[in-house]
Amino acid sequence: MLLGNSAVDRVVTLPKLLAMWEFSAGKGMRAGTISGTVLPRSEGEYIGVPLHADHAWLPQPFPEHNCVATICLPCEGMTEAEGATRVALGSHRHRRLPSPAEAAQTKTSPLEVPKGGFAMWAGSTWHETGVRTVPGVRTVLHASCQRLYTQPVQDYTHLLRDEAYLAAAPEGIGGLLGADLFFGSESSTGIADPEKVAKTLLVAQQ
Ligand SMILES: O=C(O)CCC(=O)C(=O)O
Ligand SMILES: [Fe+2]
Repeated sequence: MLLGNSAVDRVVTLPKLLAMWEFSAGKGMRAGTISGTVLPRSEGEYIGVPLHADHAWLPQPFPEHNCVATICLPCEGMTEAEGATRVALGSHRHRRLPSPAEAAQTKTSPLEVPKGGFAMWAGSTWHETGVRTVPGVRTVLHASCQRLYTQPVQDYTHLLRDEAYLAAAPEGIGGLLGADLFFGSESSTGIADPEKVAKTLLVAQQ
C-alpha cells in the first residue's frame, strides 16, 4: 500500500504512465494496488506469483475491454536472469484464467526492462514472476489501475469498522458491505487477507 509515499506518488503520476493507464483502463481509472516486492536469487525453489491473469476476480469470459492495467517498474531494470516478469504472448485472447495444467506448461517470455523503464500488461494477459538466477535482488514497484465501473456509489466502510453495529445487524448486511471480500483488506504489511482473497476469487466466478 504505497500510494501516499511522495516518491511513489511522483512516479505513478508521470504523464506517460497516466496516459497509458487511461488508454488501457479508460478515463476515470482508479489506483487498484500500488505495492512493492523484492525478489531474491532463487536457491532452486520458485518464489513469486505463478501464472495468472490480473482480471482474476472478474467472471469468465473476461470482457473484451480491459479492466485492470498493471505496470511493473523495476528500480534497477530487469533482465531474464534478474527475474524479469514473464508473459504468455497472445494469452489475452483466451479471456479466462489459465487452468492448473496450462499454468504448469505454458511457454512464457521475459519482459526485459532497462533501468528507468517499465513493463505493462492488460488484465487478461497471463503472466508470472520470473526466476532470478544471479546474485542481488529485483526490486519492483507494481502499480495497477482499474476501470472505474462497478464500484459501490456510497461508501459504507465506516459500518464495516463498527463491530457493535455488525454484531446486531441482520446476517445479510455483512454480505452487502463486502465484509468477506478482499477489497480494502490489504494491511500496512502489504498482504491482503488470504481467506478473503480465496473467497473473493471463488464467489466472483458464480
Ligand atoms: O512478480 C512479478 O514479476 C509479477 C507480479 C504480478 O503478477 C503483478 O504485478 O501483477
Ligand atoms: Fe499479476
